[in-house]
Parts: sequence; C-alpha cells; structure tokens
Amino acid sequence: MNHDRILVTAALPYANNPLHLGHLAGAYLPADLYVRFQRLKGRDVLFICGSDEHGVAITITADKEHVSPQAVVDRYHAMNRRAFERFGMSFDNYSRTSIPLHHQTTQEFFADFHARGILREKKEQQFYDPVAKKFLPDRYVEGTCPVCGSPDARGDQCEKCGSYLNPLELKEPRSKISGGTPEVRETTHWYFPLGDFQTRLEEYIKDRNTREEWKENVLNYCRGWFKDGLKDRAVTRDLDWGVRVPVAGYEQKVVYVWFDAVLGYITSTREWAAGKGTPEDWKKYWLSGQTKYVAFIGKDNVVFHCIVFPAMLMAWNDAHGEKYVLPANVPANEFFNYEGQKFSKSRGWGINVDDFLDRFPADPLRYYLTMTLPEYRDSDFTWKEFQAKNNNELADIFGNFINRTLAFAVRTFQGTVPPRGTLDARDTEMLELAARTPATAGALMEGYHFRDGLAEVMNLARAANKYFNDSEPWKTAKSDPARCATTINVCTQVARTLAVVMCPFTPATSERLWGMLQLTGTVTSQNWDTAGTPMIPDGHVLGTPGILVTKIEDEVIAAELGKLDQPAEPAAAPAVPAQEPPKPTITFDDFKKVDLRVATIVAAERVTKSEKLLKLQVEIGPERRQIVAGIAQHYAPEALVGKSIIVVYNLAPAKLMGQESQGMLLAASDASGKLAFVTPSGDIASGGIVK
Ligand code: B3M
Ligand code: ZN
Repeated sequence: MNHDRILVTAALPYANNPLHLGHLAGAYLPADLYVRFQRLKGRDVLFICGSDEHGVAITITADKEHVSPQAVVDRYHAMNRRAFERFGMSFDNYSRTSIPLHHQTTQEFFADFHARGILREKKEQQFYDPVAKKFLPDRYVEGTCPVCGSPDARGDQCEKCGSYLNPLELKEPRSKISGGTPEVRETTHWYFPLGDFQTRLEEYIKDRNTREEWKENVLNYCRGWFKDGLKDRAVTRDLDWGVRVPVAGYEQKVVYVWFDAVLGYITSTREWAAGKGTPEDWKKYWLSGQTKYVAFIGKDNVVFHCIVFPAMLMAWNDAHGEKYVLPANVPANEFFNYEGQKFSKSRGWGINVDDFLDRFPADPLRYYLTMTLPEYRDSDFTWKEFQAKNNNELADIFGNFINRTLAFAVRTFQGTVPPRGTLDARDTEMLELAARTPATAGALMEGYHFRDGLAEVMNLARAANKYFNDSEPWKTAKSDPARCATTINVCTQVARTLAVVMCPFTPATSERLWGMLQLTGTVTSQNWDTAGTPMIPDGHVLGTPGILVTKIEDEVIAAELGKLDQPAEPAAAPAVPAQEPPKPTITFDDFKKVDLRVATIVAAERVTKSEKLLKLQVEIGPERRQIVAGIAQHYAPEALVGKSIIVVYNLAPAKLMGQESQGMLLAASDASGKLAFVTPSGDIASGGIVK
C-alpha cells in the first residue's frame, strides 16, 4: 500500500505531573523522530497529542492540593505543553480532554455503543459514603491493609507493602471524602464486551504484524492478554470529574478515563481541522483506508492501544459506512530510569524536562536520548554518559567536522565554496557514502530503529572527519590548490547532507548549520532522499561560522551529580543485609545438580485469593512453563512481561494455592524486606545455561 498519508499519535500525558526525561524516552522523542523524518520524506504527516485530563490521577492530585481538578489540569497542561515545545516536539496539535469538543466525541461513541446494545449493564458491590451520598471509586477508600496491617492502605493498593487490593478487602475502611465508614451497596456499571472482539483482535494484530514487524515486547503483552482471555471491562466510574455518561439514570457517573483518553486523539485531530478552517479535514486521516496510523506509547499503555482502542474502533466501524483506521503499528518503548532507579516524583528522584532545559539546550538531550532509547530493554539516564555523548560524539565528531570545514573555507577561500575540480578515488568514496546515507539511515527510521538510524548518520560524520584528515587540505592549500579546493567543496556538500539527515535528531542545530551554510529556505523544508546529492554551486557564499555544539564541562556534571546525594526527602535507613548463618560447604558436584536456566517471562497474572503469588508463563528456549512465585507484593504483573529471569529448571513440580508450578524463580532479598528477582546482566537468550 502506498502510505503517503501518515497519522502519528503520541500517548496523552496525564495533566497532573510535570514531564520528566523518562516520558521523553518512552514515547515522545521516538514519535517526533519518526514524524520529522517522514516530513523530510515528503509525506503528508499529521502529528497529534494533548493532555489527558480526566480520571482519579487528576482528582486525587486536586484533593491533595485542595484545588479543583480544572485548576490542576490547567496548570499542568500549560506546563507540559511548554516543556514539549522547548524540547522541540513538532506536534501539529496539542489538545486537551477537558474541552467540550472532546466530551462530544466521547459521548458520541458511548451513546452509539449504548444505543446499539453493545454495552452491558452489570450489578456489583461497592462502597458507598452515606454522608457524601456517593459511591466511592477504589482510590477513595482507605483503611487497614489486610496483608501488612498498615493503617493507610488505599483501596487499590497498599503503598507500604505494595499489595494490590480490592477496596472491599480493607479492614476498617473509611471514606476519603467524609472520613466516615462507608457501607457496601449494590450499584451498576456499564461494561464494554472486550471478550467478544478477541478473535478479531488476534487476527488484526497478526495481519498488521505481517505488513511490518511489530516489536516483540508489544506482541508478548498482547499474547499474554489473549491467553488469559479478554474480559468485559467497566467503562463507567463513580466520579464527578470526567465525561458524563450520556444514558438516563447515569447522571451521577462519568465515562472511564481510558475510554475517553484514546478518543482524545480523534478530538485533537478534529480540533486541528477546525482551527485551520477546514473542519472536515480530520476525516482524511481517521476515516480513510489510505492512512497509515502509528501510535507511539510507553509499554505500560500497550493493552489500551493494541486491544481496547482497536476494539472500540471495530465496534464503531461495524455499524458505520465511514470506517476508522486502526493502528498499523504501536511502537512501545520499555522504561527509562534515572541513574539506576525509577523516576519518582514522591521520592524526588529524577529530573523534569523544564528543569533540564533551563540548564542545557534540547539538542544534546535529544542526541543522547536517541542513542540510549529503551527500544528493546529498560535503559538509564546517567549524567556522565550524557556528557560523554555530547562531548565525544555530537561535538567532537559532528560539530568538529562542520567547524573545521567552515573555518577552512573562511581562511583559505574568503568564505566561499571553492570549485570542485576532478574527483579522485577518496573524493568519490566520500560523496558516495553521503549519497547512500539517506537510504540506509532512512530504512532504519522507517522500521522505528531510531538509535541505529542515528548511528548510521553519525558514521557519515565520522567518515567526513577522516576524509578531511586524510585529504590534508592544510598541505594541499600550498602544494595543489585545485586539490584543496575540491576537498573543501566535497566537505561543504557533506556538511549540507549532514544538516538534513541530522535534522530529525537535532533540529535546532541543523537549522543553525543551515544558516552557517547560508542556504535558501529552511532545513525542515528539504528532501531526505536527495540530501546526499551535491547541490551547492561553486562560488556559493557561506555565512558566518560559529561553534555548532558546545562542550559540557566536568564541573557542570559534577554539580548535577552532587544534587543526587541530597534527596528531596529524608531517605529511609539503609537496609542491613540479612545476617543468616552460612550454610554448610558443598562440593562443585553438589552445585552441578542444580540446573539453572535463563527464562523470559511472557505473561504474568495474580493468583486469585493470594496476596503473595504471581503466576508466570515463561519461555525457556523452545519450551513453555508455568511458574508460581511469591513476588506479588514486589512486582506488578504487567511490569514483568519481557523480563529475563533465572529459574531452577530441574526442581520437582509443586502445587501452590492450587496452581501448578514447574520450577522456581531466583530472587534476592535483604533485611528491609526488599526483594528483587535475579536477571542476567547482559543479553542472554532464553534457555541459556547458568553455571
Ligand atoms: N494518560 C497514561 C500515561 O500518561 C495515559 C495515556 C493516555 S493515551 C490515550 O501514561
Ligand atoms: Zn500492606
């Protein structure tokens, strides 16, 4: 299919937190790289995003700060929009889900599904606050944790021990609204019948995956969900904040935030079209079979984008002539951590985008993040690496080549591009590499391999530096001026190529380089495919050269590292390692009896009625096994999928809470009660032997 029209969405961030670097590496930077690349390819691209402004994430923040939910989202929407702008995100529209147009989009879908009998009404038991006269969503109930006895457990989870809870399990429950004791009452909610769509969803993903390869982690999540069997999902909630349920008798409830959030992409596109005076234009992107739709997200949003949203669109498409396009791909990244630990606002760990950009320009960050993207596994921001990437690569390779080329042209050729004479083998080789690079890097970008794409571009810069060195223009300037002129001409052509192919990664730097080369138009209006063709005429007058990339001094990095030692909150007392008495010495032969192997977790779920146990489906080489592990209080099941673990392969099978366990997972723990599973430090395929 000819995909000249591409719709790109990036997950709508909740407007209750400032964006941090993890957000950028997860979904936003990859989306922007893809979009900027596709625009240079000359494709008709629309890039859509906005703030997710509903749900308990917002109301809880509002309660905590004693302000209205609207005040919370107004503040963070403005803040995040600005942070994205400073980072160089090139959205065509950045909308928000609290606007009337979005309520309209959501109600249209909900009312349509309701009228067509797709939604099912179900009765359930739920806490009710008789003082506030309200049913309480899970996070609005607090009480004593049934697992660890902490008095402040939330209805959905105990922060102290990490257990996931059902609010009805809490001891001494109290309402967060009135503080009083809630009563259990029967209520009704509307459910979307996800299970009815399972076969079609499986077909859909299989079909898309044959057209372009989906990422393995995304497929694994989906397989896990399919294997468990998709179930009906409640799409209404007892909240005051959100889109009103457009069904009589449901005036007190709102639509579940994820039902409305994914539709926010459509709203944002409608808003974009209206804003340019062509309100019907959104349909060109959403309701045309010609559109290729790519949805960029972080891995925690896979189920909503690969299963829930496509099912909703299928449900709509079943009864309407104009059909919505389903994602052609959902490239989800793994998580990105900060100096070895998860970003955490409550622990004051990490750095916000705005704070970062107060200290450094966006491009070094974009360069570093691209080179470190968690494309296949979790990765990590470190200040040292950030400095090294900027200084040793962006500045020393790319920046340096540009500077020496332009400085030479100024010194020796009065700031003009000298004539290109006869090409020798080295010149030809250089120009050929430049000519090839858009195609080789482009193929990688097309397949969402952004880090490899950038590496390919940087290879050109590296080769250009070598070409400059090997050609020794400072010598030929005297001995063979025509040769020298040819060298500098070739270097200038390659500088132009680099300006274009670096543009998705470091747009501001590319634009500055464009200015230094004094070329017409802007770099963003150039064409990717012809970027490698020498186009600058002999005698072209260059602009004023300047430092393209500034190095970051050691002191600056040391200052940032110094801040890490002062956590915003007092740190918990360091854990003392458990002083268990040593076990008796064993021989190597004893040890060899234990068969330890590397396994990959392909699905994980909680064992019903157990606080501690998770049921894992693991792959050990070609084999699949089920392992039951007591780690439910330490890991959310969805965070485990795709992880490499070590299992005892020859342990006699056992039954735990009625569940068969074929092996055991290795984990380490300390006296503080922390527990972490053991993982190979490098990339070892599942089935690998531990010895
Ligand atoms: N706001 C979750 C998140 O920010 C959610 C994404 C919505 S995408 C439609 O991670
Ligand atoms: Zn607890």
